This record gives sequence, structure tokens and C-alpha cells, in this order.
Amino acid sequence: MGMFCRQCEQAAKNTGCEVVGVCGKNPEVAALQDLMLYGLKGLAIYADKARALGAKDDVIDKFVIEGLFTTVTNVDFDPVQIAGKLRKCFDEKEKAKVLYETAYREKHGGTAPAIADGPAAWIIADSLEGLVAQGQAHGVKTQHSDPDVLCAIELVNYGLKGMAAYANHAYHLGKKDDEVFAFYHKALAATADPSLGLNDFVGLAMECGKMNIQVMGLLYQGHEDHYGAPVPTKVQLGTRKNKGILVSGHDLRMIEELLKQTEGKGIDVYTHGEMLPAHGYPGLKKYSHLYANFGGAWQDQYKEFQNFPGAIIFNTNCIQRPADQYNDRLFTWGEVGWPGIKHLTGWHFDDVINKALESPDMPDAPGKEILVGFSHNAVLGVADKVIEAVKTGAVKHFFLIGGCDGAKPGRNYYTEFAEKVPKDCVILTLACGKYRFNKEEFGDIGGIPRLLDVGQCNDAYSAVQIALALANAFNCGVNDLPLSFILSWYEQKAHVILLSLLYLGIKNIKLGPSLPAYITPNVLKFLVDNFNIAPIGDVAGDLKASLGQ
Ligand code: SF4
Ligand code: SF3
Repeated sequence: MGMFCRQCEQAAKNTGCEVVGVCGKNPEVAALQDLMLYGLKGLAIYADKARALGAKDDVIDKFVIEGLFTTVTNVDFDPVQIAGKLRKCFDEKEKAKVLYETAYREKHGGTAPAIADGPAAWIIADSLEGLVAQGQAHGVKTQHSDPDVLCAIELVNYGLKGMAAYANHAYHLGKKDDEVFAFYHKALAATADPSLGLNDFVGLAMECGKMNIQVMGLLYQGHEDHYGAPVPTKVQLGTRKNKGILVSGHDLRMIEELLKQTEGKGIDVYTHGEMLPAHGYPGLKKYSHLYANFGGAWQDQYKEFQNFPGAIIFNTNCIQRPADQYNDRLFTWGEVGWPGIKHLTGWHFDDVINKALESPDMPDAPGKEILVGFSHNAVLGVADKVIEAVKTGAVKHFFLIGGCDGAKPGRNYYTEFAEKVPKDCVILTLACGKYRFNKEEFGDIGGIPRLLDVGQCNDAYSAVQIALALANAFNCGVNDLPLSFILSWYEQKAHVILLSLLYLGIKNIKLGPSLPAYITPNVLKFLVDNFNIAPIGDVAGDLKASLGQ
């Protein structure tokens, strides 16, 4: 059985995974994920039409983001779990159909025109093999015969997937936006519309970037409303003698619930990967058992988790094939899944808590500390100082070195880049790519730390606010600031953030470690012509160019 997937940076030979995913996704799961996208297009066609007639449904809206999030890289590898979600997808599609037909009848009288083919007419297979066969019939390349149009459709698809993760976290915090759901329906339905062409899809990709700023803003607000604005906070990197639970992922609401349920139980909660910024939120750091950050970026989990004696839970990407040494104390939650690994649903974490209680103590091994919590609130709180430092020349340039981490050796570029940034420059960082350098000493410039950790990948929103405020202070555009974007991508969240930056008109972005496999030469030319985006080169050359030397 073959497959074809090229949605992430690990795409085999930088063209696509065809035998098995480099991420560990097998052809069966790849097909089921393709079918999820196909089914969601069908759902969206009806939901879009229903909306045009003034009818909508919260469960249908919510399922679109859950279903898409399932297909994001390193989220769900469990065919049985995905098959269950496909049944839900079909049921919600049928519900959307009834919603549309009823609204049509009420508005116009008579029967709504039937849709006889395409994803709206999909009838779900009744076995796992049948679902896989359906998925294989609706793979990536079946979406369009023209490579450039297909590329533009993929730009939209992956943008919608990445944004779904953020919309899902925001939803957990009680934040949602009808305009975003309407866009999901419109855009997904459009990708199945044969009458649309390249410009339509490029336009939708840019609109997705715009919508994603809205979603990241909602998520930021959700975090701030619940936990307060992040404040600069020292984070312990060692362990202490107590039971331990390690939480990996992006969902802060989930870690909050776990913190509440572990209070007074002799359990310390540790953050992993993109959970690190949790330490900076007043509403989370108030729990003294939110003890430390453990390990590095996601691609090191296989080795590092073997040294974590407690329980481990993933609440979002990036999960990898677990090692035997820890798979019995590993849990997944939310959209994450791995075959054979216990999956938790809802907001009760007794299973993971009991597992931690029966596991050995963490070693008594305190470590060094690092600083987190420099969201725009914190940075702009000392804006006067920052602006003065730029005016006096004490700070010459800002580098945003951020994005995803990954396994490729070419990613050493980012470590080397951060290390070689001149001493009179400040580095802003975000997302899990920071683990390449966030334990190094960068010092400060007149009290301003040279390394400012803005937060998770979605806190790109915060980085944008910093850039906009600086541009405002200096009365110039963001592209005129002494600020360079050195970005690393891996999965679809990085993809949608890139769309957001392009939507904002940010130019001269350096992107690596390689360009996406789904970008055709013609679409790349469009991006270069309009945004002067370029692949990373050599560190010295890129640094010089950024500094205008
Ligand atoms: Fe390959 Fe990435 Fe797709 Fe996994 S998600 S199958 S690594 S392209
Ligand atoms: Fe990392 Fe997976 Fe993208 Fe939120 S955890 S950034 S790769």
C-alpha cells in the first residue's frame, strides 16, 4: 500500500513520503487523514450553504477544527481513533446537509438542489479497510491536475490545519469567533470547487493568514483572561525528589486542570517542549508544584523520556513513536493518539495521576534556570528602555529566530546563527526551535536580556505586537525596522504563521531548513517577487545581509 504526503518539512527527499512517513505515519493512517480532509470539505460545502441562509450549528463548527487538527503532523497516529472521528465527520456532514435543506425550505420553499458528486456526496464506508480505500481514492494529488493550482490548494489546506490547532486551544478557553468558522466553511468548500483557479486559492491562503492573526489573538486573549499576561519568570531545568508528571504540547487549559488535580498529592508537574511558556503565566506559576521544564525539543523525546521516571502526557503535537521503556506510563489526550497508548478524554486525569503515584520518585538533581515570559506585555512594559537603547545605538538590531525544531542536521544553522548574533543585538524567540539555543548564556544590554523568549508558536501574535509597537514608536513600517525574521518550519502551524506574516506584508524572511516540498517553482517565484522570502543560506552571509553590511 502506498501513500503520498508532503505537508511537513520532513517530506521524504523533500518531495513527499510515499512508502511510510518519516514522522512514523503509515499508509493506512495517511489515507484516513486524507479522507478526513475530504469529508470535512463535504461538511463545509453544506455548512457554507446553510450559513448563507442564516443557519449554523455549534457542534458542526467545532468539529471542523477538531477534525483538521487530527490531521496535523505528529498528532494522531491511531487508525482506530481516526476511524471513530471519521464516523463523527460523516454524521456532522449529514447534519449540515439537513441544516442546509431545512434552511432552504424555510427561505425559498421547495426542495434544495441536490449535490450528487464530490465530497458533499461522500457515503462513509463501513469497515476500516473501506475507509482506507476511500482515503486512498482522495489523496493529496487528486485535488487538482495543475501543479500550481494544487500547490495553492495545499497552501490553503495546511493553513487551515495549522490554524485549527490554535482555534481548538482557544475554544478550550471559551474563545471562539463566528467569522473564523464561516471562513473555515468557505475556504474548505472552495478547495473542492473546480471552477476556482490559482489566484482564488492564493487569495484564500492570504485570507487564512489574516484569519490566523485573529485566531492567535483570540488564543492570546484566552490565555491572558484565564492566567494573566505572562511575566518574566525563571524556570528550573532540573528535577527534585517527588513524583512527577511531564506534560508535552500546547494546551494550557489542560495543564491548568492537571495542576488543580495534583495539588497536595506529592506530585510535581514538569513542562516539555511547547509547554515551557506555561511557567510565565501568573495563573499557572502560582502552583508551586509546576516545578520545572524537562528535556529539549520534540525530536529528542525518544531518548529523553526514558530518563523521566514519572508519567507523561501529550496534549497536542509532537508525539513520536514511544520507546518500550516508557510506553506504559505514557498517555495521550485531546486530538493526540498513538496505537496502544492509553488515551484520555475530558478533563479528568486520575489515570495519569495514579500512574505518577506508583512510579519511582524523580531524582534529586536541581539544574540551572532560564528566563521565559517575554510576551508583548512584558517587552512593551519596558518599551521606553528598549526604544532608548535603539536610539542610542546600544541595541543595533533585533532578530526573531523562531519556529519549529526538527531532526535535520541543517537545523544547526539556527544554533550557530543565535550564537553569532553580535553582542549589540537582541534575539526574540518563540516555539520549539528555541531549544537549539535557549539554555545558552546571552547576557544583557543595559538590563535588557539579549534573549527574549516570547512563548509558544502561537505567540507569534505577541511578536507581531512587539514589531508593530516598535514600528509605531519609530514612525516607520515593520519592514523598515532593524528587525530580521529567521524562521524555521516543520509542521502546519508554522505554515499558517508564515501565511500570517506574509499577509502582514513582512518581507525578507529567511526560511529553513528547506523550503516546503509542496511549493512549485511558479508559486515560489510569486513569493519571492512579492515578499522577497528566501531560503536560509550560510550563517555569516545571512547575518551580514540582515545587518545591511
Ligand atoms: Fe511525511 Fe511529514 Fe507527511 Fe509525516 S507529515 S508523512 S513526515 S510529509
Ligand atoms: Fe514544535 Fe511540533 Fe512546530 Fe508550536 S512542537 S512548534 S514542531
